Amino acid sequence: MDYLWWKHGVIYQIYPRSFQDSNGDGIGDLDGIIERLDYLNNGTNHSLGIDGIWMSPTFPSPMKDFGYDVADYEDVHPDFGTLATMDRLIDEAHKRSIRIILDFVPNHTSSDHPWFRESRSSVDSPKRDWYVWRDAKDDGTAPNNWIAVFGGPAWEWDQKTQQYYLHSFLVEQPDLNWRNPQVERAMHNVLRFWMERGVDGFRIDVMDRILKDPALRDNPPNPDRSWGRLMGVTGLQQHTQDQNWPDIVDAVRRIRSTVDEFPDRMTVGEVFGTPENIVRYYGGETSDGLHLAFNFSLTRLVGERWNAANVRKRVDAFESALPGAAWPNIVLGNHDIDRFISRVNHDGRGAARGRAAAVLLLTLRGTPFIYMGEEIGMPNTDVPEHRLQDPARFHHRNRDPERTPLQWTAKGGFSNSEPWLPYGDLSINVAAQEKDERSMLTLYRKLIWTRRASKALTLGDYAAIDGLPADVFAFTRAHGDERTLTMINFANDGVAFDLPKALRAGETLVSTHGEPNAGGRIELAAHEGRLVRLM
Ligand code: ISL
Ligand code: CA
Repeated sequence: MDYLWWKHGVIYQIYPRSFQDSNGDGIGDLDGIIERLDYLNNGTNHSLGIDGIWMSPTFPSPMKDFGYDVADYEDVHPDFGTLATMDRLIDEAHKRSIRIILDFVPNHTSSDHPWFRESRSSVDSPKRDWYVWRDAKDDGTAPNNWIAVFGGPAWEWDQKTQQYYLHSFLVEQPDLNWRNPQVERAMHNVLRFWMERGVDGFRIDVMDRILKDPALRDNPPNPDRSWGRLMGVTGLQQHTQDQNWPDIVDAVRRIRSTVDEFPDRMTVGEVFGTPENIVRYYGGETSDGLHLAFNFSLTRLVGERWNAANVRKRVDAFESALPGAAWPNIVLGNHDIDRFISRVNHDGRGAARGRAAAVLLLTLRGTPFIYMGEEIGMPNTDVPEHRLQDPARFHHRNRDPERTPLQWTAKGGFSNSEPWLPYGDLSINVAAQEKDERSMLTLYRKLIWTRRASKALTLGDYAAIDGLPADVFAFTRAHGDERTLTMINFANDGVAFDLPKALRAGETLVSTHGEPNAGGRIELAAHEGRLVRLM
């Protein structure tokens, strides 16, 4: 069959600390994930029906950046379990046709990683060149003007060896030097280590920074202040020298060829910039780079900017930038950004927009990524000051509100002790929604299982429809004789219109609004998303 799990399936992101705690220490763990696998896919439409899970890092780590500071790439943090638990998780997931995607963090290690300890021990260390060390300028200042994503300069002075080291994120996250072939080899061996254990793929962290300008020249300032407001401190500069450096794509191709040593594996990379920049990471016309590079463009449409015209523009821009064989993907949220519902809640209608967005996410062309909790409509959680955990001030904000525990029951159900981050509004929970025909969870299940059964939705071509009211974004998906039509009304009011002559709506497959009207003229309720089969 032409079905490929990472291409036509649905991927679900788990933030492991917050999914399910199995041993009562308040921290989610791998045994907890195993317990909940049937929720994700038990082979019937009483489960979500996803095809793969991407887990944020579960490796040994001092947790300065909650696992994105890796101290050993080939083990499991004791908070999460052991290698044996990971093996069992892979096995149990595979029994349910769920693939496992690990989070590969190539740009930096923890400062506790043995490689860095060795590297910082002396300028003559055999691992000195595994990281980016440089002398101070004559006046004692840092080698260049680069800034860390989490604030402050990207260079830290090492008193003992009298040099600076580069850290694009926290001081405790020194950047690896991927220009050293030994580093590249060691990191490729990490990929092999996990693929041999049965891991199906890798989400690649900060893919767009693993190589920088070898001359380490200054970044130019960014004259665009609006960008600065959105991106926090990183918006102060144009990242021409420390991000998206041209030869990263060559390193990506080499990663791809290592991943291709094993059948049916995949990579999805975290990359920022314009669609044209992002698609470079797919490897261009030869498609020998990443299988997928995240398309974050919809996550940038905050507040009133989430409207039919902007969403269509962004979907079309990515579609038209993609080279022939490359495949799109759709992202509404992750562990770094405000939850979708809170991002578009400027007038209190975020929850309604969340339902319509689910129809979009699961019917557009491309691999949908669901961030844990989206399927029950979790908004950001207000985390009181004294409970804050995230050390990073990221884009002027802390990331804890989108990282709180998944709400399984009205009492929480995540842990039998106090969770590491507080629950939000517990009236939003899995148990209640499983019983409710009109809940967000029921909507997600319907959409996913409808999608699974439809070649048009999984494999089909995409075409946007012109000439509809300005608040409506509608598109068809077509494969062979099967055609579907998705219509999303972005307005706060209902809307009525006639479809173009060539489109005759047949059966409604899913709607955010229960039983929709029949007949020729289409009437959509405020924030309705509707999926129909075309006749
Ligand atoms: O540089 C950026 C934009 O130009 C940032 O958005 C940055 O690339 C992004 O925040 C990277 O996030 C990932 O790496 C971080 C980690 O804290 C995040 O959780 C992870 O998703 C450092 O490993
Ligand atoms: Ca635990």
